[in-house]
Amino acid sequence: MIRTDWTLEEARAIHALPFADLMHRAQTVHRAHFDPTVVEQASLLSIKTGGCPEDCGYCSQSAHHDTGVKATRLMDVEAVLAAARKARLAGAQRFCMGAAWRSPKNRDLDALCAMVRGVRALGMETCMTLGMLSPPQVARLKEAGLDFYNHNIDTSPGHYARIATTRTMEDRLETLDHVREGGIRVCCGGILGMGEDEEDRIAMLVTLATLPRHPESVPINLWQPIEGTPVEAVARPVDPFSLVRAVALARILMPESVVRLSAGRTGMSDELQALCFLAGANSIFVGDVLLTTDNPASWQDADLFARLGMRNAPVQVAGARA
Ligand code: SAM
Ligand code: DTB
Ligand code: SF4
Repeated sequence: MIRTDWTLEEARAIHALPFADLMHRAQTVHRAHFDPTVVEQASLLSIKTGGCPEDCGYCSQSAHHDTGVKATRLMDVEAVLAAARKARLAGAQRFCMGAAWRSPKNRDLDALCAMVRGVRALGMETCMTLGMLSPPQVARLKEAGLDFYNHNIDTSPGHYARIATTRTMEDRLETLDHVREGGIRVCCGGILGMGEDEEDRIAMLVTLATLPRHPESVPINLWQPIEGTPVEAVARPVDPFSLVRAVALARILMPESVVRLSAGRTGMSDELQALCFLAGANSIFVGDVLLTTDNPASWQDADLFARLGMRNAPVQVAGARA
């Protein structure tokens, strides 16, 4: 049964289970809904980098912080499609296009829609992350064929104001509502390692798991250290087992969602990534860069998959194995 009425107490109790019991429960849920040997691969492209008016304290692309990232204009449609073709050759099923905006300007919508149409014509799933969207903007992107929209809540409601001040968690939830209402599938998750404690991580996952419908994709990012950002001063390394516990909790609370082990894999051992897959993560980003920071090389991922007997394929809900 898919529940959207999880309480903090229930989530805390699951998160605090002995590691062996937590992993068994997560594996049981995972296998009831997915083939545990299949991991989806998505590829990211920054279609408009830097110069962002928001002040997200973790981000290399905010104009409020001096991080050395240069601002660029929106890429040409053809250049985006060339990158998508390359990603498809490298095995990506989904192409996610990210822009450093508070929200897109209406004058950009024609180009954005052309990108969506072009990527879909390559036979790939499309995802965009462009900041806040109004309902008419959602409708235009939907009409162009956009499959997913990424818009993260990033942290717990209680920690949010310490991370960004130019927008609120409510603003984020409002855009998520518009996206859902407009019929685009939702990709929404957050970041660990920004000075939050385990209670914040649990609260973030409960916030996601009590949305009217669970996000279809839940990216779990580890904060990628960026010199010159305010989060640098408060960031604390995440205990690897705490990351695995967060992944397991996401899997148990949101059984049919695809949980993506997102930013931060360059700093993870193969063993830690394997534990995250056992805990229920079933998607990764592939390709040497995320938006502005490094990701493992494709050969490393191919090698890891081969050693674990895992396949890169679309994950299907109810592609279950007992
Ligand atoms: N501007 C849009 C927005 O904020 O929704 C889209 C791009 S923004 C870079 C997409 C997401 O990347 C953020 O919500 C955040 O979760 C993630 N992100 C940004 N910087 C990060 C970092 N240094 N480490 C980990 N994740 C990061
Ligand atoms: C998400 O949750 N992680 C991706 C994607 N959604 C857009 C972004 C990760 C960005 C990591 C920092 C960077 O490369 O700038
Ligand atoms: Fe801008 Fe998105 Fe970075 Fe925030 S996370 S500063 S909105 S690009």
